Amino acid sequence: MVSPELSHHQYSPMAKPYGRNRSTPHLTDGFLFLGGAFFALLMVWSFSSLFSTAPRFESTTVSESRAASDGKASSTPGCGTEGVNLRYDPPDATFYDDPELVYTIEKKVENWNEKRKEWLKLHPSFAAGARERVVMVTGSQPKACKNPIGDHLLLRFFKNKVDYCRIHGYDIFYNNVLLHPKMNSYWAKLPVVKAAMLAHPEAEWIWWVDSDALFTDMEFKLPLERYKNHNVVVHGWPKLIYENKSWTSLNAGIFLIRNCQWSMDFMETWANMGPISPEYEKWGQIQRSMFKDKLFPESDDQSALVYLLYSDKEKYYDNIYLEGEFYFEGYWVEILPTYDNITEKYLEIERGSRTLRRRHAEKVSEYYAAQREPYLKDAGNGRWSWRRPFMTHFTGCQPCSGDHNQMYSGETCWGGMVKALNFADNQVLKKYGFMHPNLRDSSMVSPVPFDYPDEGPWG
Ligand SMILES: [Mn+2]
Repeated sequence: MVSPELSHHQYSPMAKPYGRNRSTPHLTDGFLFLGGAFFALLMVWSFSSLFSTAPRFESTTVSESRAASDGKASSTPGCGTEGVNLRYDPPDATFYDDPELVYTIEKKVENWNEKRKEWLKLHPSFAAGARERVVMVTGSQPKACKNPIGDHLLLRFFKNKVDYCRIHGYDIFYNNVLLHPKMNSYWAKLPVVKAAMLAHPEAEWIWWVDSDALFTDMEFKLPLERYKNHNVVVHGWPKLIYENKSWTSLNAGIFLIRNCQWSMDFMETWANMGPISPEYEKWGQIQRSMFKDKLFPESDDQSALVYLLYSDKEKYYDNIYLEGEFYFEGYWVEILPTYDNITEKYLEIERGSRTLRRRHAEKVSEYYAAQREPYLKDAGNGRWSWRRPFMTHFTGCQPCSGDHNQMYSGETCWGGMVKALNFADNQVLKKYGFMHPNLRDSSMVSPVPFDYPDEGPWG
């Protein structure tokens, strides 16, 4: 039986093939039909294989060779990389074959839109769904952490991102080398993001997420539709940029960037205010004189971004979406005290909804997220809200080095991280039948009770 989820997916705009020349209704329909027919075939096969003694690899071989022959998806196109053909790369030349193309941050990439489009044309299974495809990029230092619990914390922060990506069908890349020797600390992400853009022509968006940030609403999905006319998305507030001139008017620790030529040029301009620039020192002075609340002398990526928005509003304001409506990332000090009340509120919702209490496969979590939405319409968003904060960012606490802002103690930082990580982990563990009864105690788990009332097919 084809589930409503699947048919929704097939006809959603998310399944649109990339590029105008590929989206004639006839072609699309034919493709969807084939996808559907093939899915039906797969279903028949998987049921029959349950009852037959035929070796499994026979059927697998058939599906692979069929898919490999035309480079088409082996099942329904989606926004993730499910249903794409991982075993097909035609001999036609692409930008990868151009000896002039280099991945390093100092060298320009030109005509990137055309190059990406060409690649997608040669890889039709990736073209379907390309417009909504996101690759998450994150990373940390190449060496072991100085903080004795640093590597453990980083592992848990990474696990949290892997969990989020698995639930939503995103790919993730974790980098732990400096791709440019001069671009260290907060500048290190720019060379990584650029390299990821080239390594992932199948993705429309690269999503940089700092190692000290975590997802604390595993259900929430980025409202990509809202960003369709923008190339960069950051958490920020125009008033703080243009009136207060504050270097914390946005946060550069988490950003979405569209995989296109505009972004390539933008990254170049942005990176050229960093340590690779002969004018690095001068940029530090400019930033300091401009942002009175910036207390350190070096040019940093965040101030550089605010500077670009401030000094060339014409060019950047229309392209950079300042997301201030929800916790695209949120300051942990503000968020931490809200977890307990939020946990209570969500439990209350679940007590009133059999659907939300229903046990289900992790793979279909997005369905239940949508079912929860109506109950959250009064929850608000961001500060003062009782909706789970999308991301909690431990700004000012460095889990790896162990350094932290003198405003708070290290214990507050690490203890806060543990609580946030367990708050997030509970949302994941639940699908596996367990939960942390106490958010401060990572090692203790209890089974989730199975408690259906008498009505319904499970009673
Ligand atoms: Mn950070």
